[in-house]
Amino acid sequence: GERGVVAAVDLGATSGRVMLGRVGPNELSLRSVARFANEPVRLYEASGFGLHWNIVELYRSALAGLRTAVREEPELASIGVDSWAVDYALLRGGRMLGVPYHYRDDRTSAAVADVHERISAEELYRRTGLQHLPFNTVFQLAADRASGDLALADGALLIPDLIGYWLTGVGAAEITNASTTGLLNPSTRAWDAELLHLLGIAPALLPPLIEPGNVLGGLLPDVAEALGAPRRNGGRASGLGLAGGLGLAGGLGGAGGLGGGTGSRGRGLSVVAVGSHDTASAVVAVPVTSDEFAYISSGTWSLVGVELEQPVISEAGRAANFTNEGGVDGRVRFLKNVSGLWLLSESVRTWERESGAAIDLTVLLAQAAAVTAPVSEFDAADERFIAPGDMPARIAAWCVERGLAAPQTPAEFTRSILQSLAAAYATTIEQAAELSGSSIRVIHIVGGGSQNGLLCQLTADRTGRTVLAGPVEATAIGNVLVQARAAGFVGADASLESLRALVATTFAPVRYEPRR
Ligand code: LFR
Repeated sequence: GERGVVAAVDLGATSGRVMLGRVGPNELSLRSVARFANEPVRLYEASGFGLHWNIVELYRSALAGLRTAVREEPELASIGVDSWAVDYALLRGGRMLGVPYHYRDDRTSAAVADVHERISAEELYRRTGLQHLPFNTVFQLAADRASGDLALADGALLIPDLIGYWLTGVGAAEITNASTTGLLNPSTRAWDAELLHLLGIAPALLPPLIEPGNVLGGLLPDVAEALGAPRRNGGRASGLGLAGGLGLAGGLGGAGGLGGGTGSRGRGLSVVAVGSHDTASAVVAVPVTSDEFAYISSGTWSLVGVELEQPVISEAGRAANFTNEGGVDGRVRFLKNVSGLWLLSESVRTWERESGAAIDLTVLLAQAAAVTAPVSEFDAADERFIAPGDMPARIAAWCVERGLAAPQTPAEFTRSILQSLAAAYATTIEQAAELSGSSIRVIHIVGGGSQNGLLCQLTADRTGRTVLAGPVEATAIGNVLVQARAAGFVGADASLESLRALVATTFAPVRYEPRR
C-alpha cells in the first residue's frame, strides 16, 4: 500500500491532544500538533454544584489543533476521535441540551438504587457483562430521568460521538464506547432493547451503532472551511440522511450501511470511526510479541486485563467486578478498572493547595522510591476515592479504619499509592487469567503510567512477570492505526496482530524484570 497521514483527536481526562500519524506498511510515526488542558468546571445548580466537562472549550481546542494539522499536512486523509468513556450529552432537535456531566459528579448515588429496583445487579451483569462502576451511563441516565432532563431529550451522544457529530452532522454510537454504557449486549454488539424497555429509556434516544474503521461522514462544509480543509464536492459521500427531529444519522442500520474505507482523496476530509473509547484504541496499540499477554492501560485509570474473542460472563466474573467491553475488530476487552494515577494526581493537587507551592513529580517519585520502611496498602478501587477532594485524608482514613498505620509524608503516600496500584494489578492479572482461562507470560503497560519507572518495577515484582512498558501515546497510536488501515495505508485487511507488530518494531518497549 501507499503511505499516508491521518489525524487523531485524543481527549483524556486531564488533557487533550491532536496528533498526526504517518503510516505505511513498515512505517509508523506520530507527531503532536496541539496539546490542551482539560479542566472540569463546577457549576451551581440550585440543589448543589454539578461537575461538568468544558466540552465546548474541548471542541474549540480540537478544531484549532485540526486546523494546524490540515495546514501542516494538506494531504491529510481522515480524522478520528477518542476520549474517556461513559459520559454523554443529551440533545433535542440536534442541539446540545446542557453541559455534559463529568463521571466524577456524585449525582448517581441515588440512581444506582433506582436502576436496581428495575433490574438486579446480577441480571444487569448477565445482560451487559459490564463492571459495576457508579458512573456507568446506565446510572447517569437514571439520574437524568429523575431530574426530568431525560424527558426533554430526543437524542444522546457519547463524548467522541458528539465531537464527530459537530464535525460531520452525523450522529452515531461507536461500538467500543457504546459497550461502556451498560445498555449494549456484548455478544450481539447491539443495543439491548429489552433492557432499554425495563429502564424506561426510549430506543430512539440512542443513535445507530457504528464499528471502528467505517466512515462516519465528511466534514460539514462550514467546518471544512473553518479548518482550511478542501470541501467535499457534492455533499455527503456516504449518502446518509438525517432522521427527523433528532438531527442524528438515520437509516444506517449498523455498520453495514456505512461501507468501509475512507477513499477520501479528492473528496474532502472524512471523519472515520476508531476505537473511540480511549482504552479500546490503547489496546490496539499494545506492542505484542507474545500472544500470551495481559495489558494495563495506565493513566488516570488503570484498565487491567486480557483480550478475548468472546465475552466471559459468569457469577465469578461479576463478583470480581470484571468487564466485557467491546474491542476493535469484534474483540472483547476482558478487564477491570482498578483506579489509577488519579490517586496520585489528586493527592498532589491537595498538597499543592495546602502548601501553595508546586510539587516536582520527578523529585516526589525519587523520594517514594527511596522509602524503605514498610507502608500500608489500601484498596485502590474503593469507591470513596472517585470524587475530587482531599485524597491523602481519604487514604489515611481507609487505613485507620482497619487499624493500619496511615502514611505520613508525601513520599510515603506516593509509595503507598504505587504499591497499592501494583498490588491491584497483580491480583487482577491473576483473576483475568483464571476467569478467562488465558495464560499470561508478559504484561504490557501502556499510557502515562508506562513512564512511571517505580510503578512498572513494583508491578514486575508483584506479578513475578516481565513488564514491557510503553508506548506512552498508545491511545493516539491505536486511533491512528485504525484510520490508516481503513485508508489502505497498511493493507486494508491487516489484522490487529500485524498492526501490533508494527507498533512493536517502531515503539520498542522498556523491559522490567521482577526483583527476587
Ligand atoms: C480511561 C477510561 C476508562 C473508563 C473511565 C471513565 O480513560 O475511559 O476505560 O472506565 O475512563 O470513562
